[in-house]
This record gives sequence, C-alpha cells and structure tokens, in this order.
Amino acid sequence: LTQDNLKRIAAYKAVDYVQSGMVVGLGTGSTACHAVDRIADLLRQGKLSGIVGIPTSTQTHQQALSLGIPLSDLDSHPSLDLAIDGADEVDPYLNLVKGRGGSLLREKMVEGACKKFVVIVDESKLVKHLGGSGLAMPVEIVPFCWKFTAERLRLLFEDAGCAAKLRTFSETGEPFVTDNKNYIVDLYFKKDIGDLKAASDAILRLAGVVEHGMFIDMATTVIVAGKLGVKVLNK
Ligand code: DER
Repeated sequence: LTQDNLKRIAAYKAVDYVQSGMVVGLGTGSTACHAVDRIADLLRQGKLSGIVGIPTSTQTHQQALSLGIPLSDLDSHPSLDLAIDGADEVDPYLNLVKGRGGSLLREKMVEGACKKFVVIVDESKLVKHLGGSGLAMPVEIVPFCWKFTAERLRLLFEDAGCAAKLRTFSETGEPFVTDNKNYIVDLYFKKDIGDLKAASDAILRLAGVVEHGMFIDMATTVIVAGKLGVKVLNK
C-alpha cells in the first residue's frame, strides 16, 4: 500500500459524507485531489447530483473545472454543508497544520464557513503536538517589508528556537507568491510552542501577517488511512 493509495482510500471514504444537493468545499493538495476526482466520478455516474464546489485554490479550481464539477464561491455561498481537505499535521485534539502547499488562507476561509470539515490524511501526518516535527509552520504575510515581519515572527518564538524562512522557488530563489499575491514565511521550531491559541493570537496581532497554518478546533472529523486500515476520528 503506497502512501498515495492510502491518501486515495481516505479521500474516497470522505466523499461518502457528500450528499446530493450539497455545497462542498474542495481542498488543495495531493490527498484532496483524490476527493475532487471521486466527486467528479460520482457526478458522472449519476450517483451524486446538484453538487456545488467551492475551491480552496486556483489549482483546485482548475482541476474541478476540467472535471466538470459546477463551481461557485463564498460570496454566493457564505455557508457550506461540508469541506474535505488534507493536512500536514494532525494532533490528538484534531488540531491541524496546513499550508505547506501554500493555500492556507483560502482553505481557512472556506473550511471556517462549513458545518462539517472532514480532514483526510495518511497515518504519517499524525503527530503528538503541532510544529514539533521540525517541519514548516506556514504564515501568509504581505510582501511589503517581509524581512521586518519575518523577524517579528521569529522573535515571537525565540524561546522555542524558532527560525523564520521566506518560502522561495528552489530553482530561481524567487519568492513563492500565493493565490492572494502574498508571501509565505515558514517557521521552524526546535521546541514545543505550547499553547496553540496563545501562539495563534500572537501571530495574528502582527500587522503584516495575513493568516497562519494552524487550524485550531476546526476539523469535525479526521479520516486516517494506515497500513492496518482506515480510522475515523470525530471531535
Ligand atoms: O497545503 C495544504 O494545506 C494541503 O492541504 C496540505 O495540508 C496537505 O497536502 P497533501 O495532501 O499533499 O499532503
């Protein structure tokens, strides 16, 4: 069972939650991609109908468009029935790190507007606590004086041994630019950042910050596909 097979298994299970007539948030990333494919399949087979998709990135918008899924946006549908998306990390309280694909702002807007938020992961994403695995904690910031904002973010978590790095394209060194024309600073922690809510508030208080990749208390269900089978974790 490859990791991609596990992602597909979790994604297909999540699509069982989609009922005809629903307004569905369509996530971004390699796991969510399978869920979008599956929804399109069921629409084509006539097993689902009347679905309206709300994409969380231009990438997902393109995929869904090419598959013929009817699309709309939050302006037309401010409240969604369900959203399905992947995650980079899931802690035991179903808090998430998202955004290593760079779509965290639109994901958080869409997933914050839905009644049920179903997260789909392979078991490698499960962690004891967020940000502890030494992998990136993404923060979307405005490009204006990004060094100033990156340094203020680093200082916030100096005690946790934080490094702040502007996300760039490896080949060119050019800054990564989000769908919203912003930059991303990735934070790397050597030690646990402790209270997530306090960390979130501190980050969002910085004027140059747009949003961060901690999705606290947002997931209602997490579907975990592992070698020994699929687990459904509910809030
Ligand atoms: O960037 C994102 O927010 C993605 O949803 C990420 O969290 C999961 O991407 P993956 O399914 O490709 O691992």
